Amino acid sequence: MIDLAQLQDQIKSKLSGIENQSELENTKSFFLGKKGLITLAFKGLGTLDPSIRKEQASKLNVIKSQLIDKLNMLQQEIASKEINKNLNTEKLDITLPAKKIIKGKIHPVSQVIDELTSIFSEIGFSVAEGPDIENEYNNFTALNTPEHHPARDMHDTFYLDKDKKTLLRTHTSPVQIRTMLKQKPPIKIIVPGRTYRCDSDMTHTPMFHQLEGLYLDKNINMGDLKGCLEYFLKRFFENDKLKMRLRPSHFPFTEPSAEVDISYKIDNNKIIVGEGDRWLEVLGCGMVHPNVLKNVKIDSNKFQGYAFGVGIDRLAMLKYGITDLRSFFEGDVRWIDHYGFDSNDVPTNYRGLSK
Ligand code: 2NL
Repeated sequence: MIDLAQLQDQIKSKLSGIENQSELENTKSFFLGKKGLITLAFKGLGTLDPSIRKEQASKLNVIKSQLIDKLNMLQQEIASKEINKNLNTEKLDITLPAKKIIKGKIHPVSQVIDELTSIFSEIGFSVAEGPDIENEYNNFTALNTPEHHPARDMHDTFYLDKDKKTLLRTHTSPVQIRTMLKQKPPIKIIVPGRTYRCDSDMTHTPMFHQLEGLYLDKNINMGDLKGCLEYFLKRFFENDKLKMRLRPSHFPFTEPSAEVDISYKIDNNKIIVGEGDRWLEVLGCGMVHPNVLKNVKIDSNKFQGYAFGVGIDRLAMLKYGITDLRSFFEGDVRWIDHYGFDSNDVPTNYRGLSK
């Protein structure tokens, strides 16, 4: 017959040594398994004298149910200890940014628009946008472009009707017209966007991108214009030594008008902008023509302003060493993989424009 006092001592000592789930399982089967001590003790009851069998059986039952209770309690303690241990060692910060899982790239044109927006926002310009389909008044007439000006020619403009009333905008200037019609000066905006001209060769695509700027206020002059453009070009080409010059020119919508050249040199067949003593034309500008202000009902004796226009695609080619304009719009994934930008590297004024 099994010694119950000894059994209880054994239970006590086994339970006190349990630290983890597997030790708990071992102890459980040591007492309650098929060949466990308590199981065997129950089996041995049959061999006992009936006078003591009943008492022995009930004592064994009490010991067994106490053991089961204790094992269940221990089981819960161990489980919560293990959960806490895992919580402490397996910390997972779900706010961390993903690592290199984004395969898509930002097109150089989008990158340059982001860079330009960032640069001009620093000196108080906000972004304005408008429709690609325009009327001839906003695109030409309001901009002081006479009825028979060559720019209106069928060969340059995509007209959308026989009467030449609707067209694809040939520059982003109609957005400035729309803005001036609904807003009083001061106005300080840049307008990036798609523009269209019926022209297609090595250096022209029928759709291209332009950015124009407009600053209207009291006492704005050519000096303000020059300062703004110098700041923009130095920041964009990330070169403080960049030299710039203005040459007299002509546009119907500005008076006086100028074209802007920047310094460059050729090194190992590569163009380096901002250094050297050669000149490269990059943009057109001038003081807004009084007739344009009259057309949008702004008093040109009270307000003056400057405007400029620059080709975004060409800026992207110069800055990022892309030689073929037409490759911009072919949609070749190998090209975008090579020339595109990581979508996490958004240009900002504080972190830098490009890497
Ligand atoms: C160029 C020249 C230019 C403008 C655009 C403009 C707009 C308004 C009034 C006056 Cl609403 N001017 N825009 C002025 C001068 C030049 O662009 O060569 N662009 C690529």
